[in-house]
Amino acid sequence: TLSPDYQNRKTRSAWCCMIKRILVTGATGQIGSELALALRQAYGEAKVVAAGHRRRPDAELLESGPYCSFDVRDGETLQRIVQEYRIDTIFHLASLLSAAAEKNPQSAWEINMKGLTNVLETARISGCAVFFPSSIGAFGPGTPLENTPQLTIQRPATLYGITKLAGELLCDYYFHHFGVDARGLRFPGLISYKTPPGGGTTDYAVEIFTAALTEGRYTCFLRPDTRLDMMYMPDAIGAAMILMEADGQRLIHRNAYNVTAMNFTPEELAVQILRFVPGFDIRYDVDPIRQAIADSWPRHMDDSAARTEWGWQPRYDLAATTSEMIEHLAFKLG
Ligand code: AKB
Repeated sequence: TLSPDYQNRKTRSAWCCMIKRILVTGATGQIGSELALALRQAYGEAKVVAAGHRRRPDAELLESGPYCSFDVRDGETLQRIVQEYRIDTIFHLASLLSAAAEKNPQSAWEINMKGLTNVLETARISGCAVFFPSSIGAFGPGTPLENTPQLTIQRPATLYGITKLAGELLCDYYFHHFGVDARGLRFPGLISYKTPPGGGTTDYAVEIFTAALTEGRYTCFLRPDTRLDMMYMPDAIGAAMILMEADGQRLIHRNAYNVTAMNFTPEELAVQILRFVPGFDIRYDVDPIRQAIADSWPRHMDDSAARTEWGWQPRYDLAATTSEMIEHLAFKLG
């Protein structure tokens, strides 16, 4: 559901009417599955085409509006869908995440880069706006990890990060050279209870909740003191929607904005969970690959550009996120 804050902004103004017909790629993934439903709620169910590929869509996504299955590497099918539904805005969520990309770099390059170039080319030909989710992964060794500036050194050491940084630059290129209205966010780790993430380095912050409620314990693959930026999914969905409706004249740093809502370590998250699950036990079995990735990512980004240029304001901190996650998952798990 949409946050009350977003609903107020939507009803107060008419700028939502700028977007008419939307395609969401990666609509069966962690962000896409919730974003597609939120967009249908805001703009009308028939106007939002959800597109997945590998994962099966759940009943709500299938029944609440148009759904199609295609591989984002297939540019012809993408172009056909955009023309058939007269799409004017593409939220391009299909992507391989960081740990999965390290295991399969060639596929990650193919899916992440070919997918984005197909989307941008289609947008250029058909006059669409594009939302591109970048990530804290677009930073790397050499980046200041405390209070990471909007503009700073970006030399990512992961294949995922390289595709996210290249994606930011490509979006800027299409904006400057072809006038494609491409906009992006550097998302931190995202926490949600509806669709599990898969193959990410920040996945522990989601897995831990289900493990706490079902088994009372969790073995974490990151060190207890690994601090990373994080965000609860409703804030991420609101951020993407608000950015795409923001006045383009005000956007100086289009691709892509630092956005964060909180930062914590596994140890600190476990303390919060203990408030709801007495006796919760966290152990550590560090995965060197994911630990090395996490160690190269910001501990806390400076998101003042997003706050100033389009009014970014998160609603959920660690305590609020923890209590919402426990409440919703407890209900879901019965
Ligand atoms: C991942 O861990 O790969 C993602 C991300 C931070 O981009 N959640």
